Amino acid sequence: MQHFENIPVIRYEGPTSKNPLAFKFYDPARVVMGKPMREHLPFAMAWWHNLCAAGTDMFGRDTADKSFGAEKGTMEHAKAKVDAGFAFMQKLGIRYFCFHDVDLVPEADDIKETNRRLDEISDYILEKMQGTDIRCLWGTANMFSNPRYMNGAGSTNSAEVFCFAAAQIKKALDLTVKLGGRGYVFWGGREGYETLLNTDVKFEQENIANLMHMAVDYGRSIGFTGDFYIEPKPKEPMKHQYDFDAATAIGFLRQYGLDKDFKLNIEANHATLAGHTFQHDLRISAINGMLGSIDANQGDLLLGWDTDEFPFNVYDATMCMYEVLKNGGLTGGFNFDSKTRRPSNTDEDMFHAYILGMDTFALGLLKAAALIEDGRLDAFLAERYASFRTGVGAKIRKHETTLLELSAIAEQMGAPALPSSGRQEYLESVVNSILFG
Ligand code: XUL
Ligand code: CO
Repeated sequence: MQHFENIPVIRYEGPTSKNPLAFKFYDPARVVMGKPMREHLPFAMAWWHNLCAAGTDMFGRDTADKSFGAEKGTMEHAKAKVDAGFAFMQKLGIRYFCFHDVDLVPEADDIKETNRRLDEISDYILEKMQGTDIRCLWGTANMFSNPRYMNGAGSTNSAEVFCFAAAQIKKALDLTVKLGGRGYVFWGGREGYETLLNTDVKFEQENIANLMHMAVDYGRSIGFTGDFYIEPKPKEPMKHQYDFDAATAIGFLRQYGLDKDFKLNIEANHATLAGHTFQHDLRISAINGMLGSIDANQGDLLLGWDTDEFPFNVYDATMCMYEVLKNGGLTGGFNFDSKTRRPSNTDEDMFHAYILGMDTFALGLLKAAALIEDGRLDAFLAERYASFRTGVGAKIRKHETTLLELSAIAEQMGAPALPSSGRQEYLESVVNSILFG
């Protein structure tokens, strides 16, 4: 069966195009700061949202038809999703996909049968990949949907469940390597707690770290050379999640000696749930050498949950791309962990959504490059800390002074002058002039 027959190949037509099925800003071959856009922006399709999720929410059933012409819950349907997914990616020029194990096949009661199905579907995906430049960005094991994970996976109180989680990770790593994945993700949706009355936090965190070490050892033993990622999120589904934000995840990775093998996969909507901006978590990851990959979406500040909207906020995308450019790019890519709104339920809406997301990040890239080339932000920052370039400031930076010496200098100096202005409004107007000028 052919999929999306009525949708043309999506091409770049430029900002003035009114064709809804064309890119306005994503021009894959356009060179920005020495690299074509397609290399700056390794976009990925999220198997789960695009090919599986059909609009079911807490209050209602599916609104979209994601059967792709086959009966749901069968291997025919699993294959139809592969066919539809590849047709979709090819029409949009998307070169990567991300998956959970259970996105690919219906889960059986017996893990041996699930794994057999995974072997079959991954053979089929491999066949599809041939002759295309489509690859896996990252894989992961879903250790949060099945009721067995109600108390967590690595953090569970059941050694049997822990064992099952390990088996799922092993298989998901096998699949990731088989499909040429650049990375492997841990999103700890159930790794957290509801109440300390029933939870031994230290015990649970040690067990999570142990599971991650086993994953690293196994992954390296089968030739996985990519990065492992933690994807931080503060809450939802659990009240307290251990990977609260970038800073917390980095502390955890360092404490348990996992920081050489792991980086972070930062999701915009997770950062905002943690009370940060998207840019904040990107910056914290980057300065720690751990900005690896991005789940590209946006939340709704009026709603306190993970709405996973397709990104259209150009300001946030610009600040994201500013961090990415300053980081020298990503080892991973931009996975659209985003879903169409429930009433946007047609095939065409799936395309509109990706066109929106890809254009938003392309525009963000262009604007971030313009901000860097303009130089005013960098110049201001250099100037702001100028007092640390000479005199006592330089000694402080070089660790060449002591509290004793500094207190003697302070006594001689009298009251210090007020520091220079932060000039926030000026800087915001520079950003606006680049965005809209
Ligand atoms: C959930 C979420 C996940 C991870 C992969 O909020 O973001 O889909 O990206 O498990
Ligand atoms: Co995500």
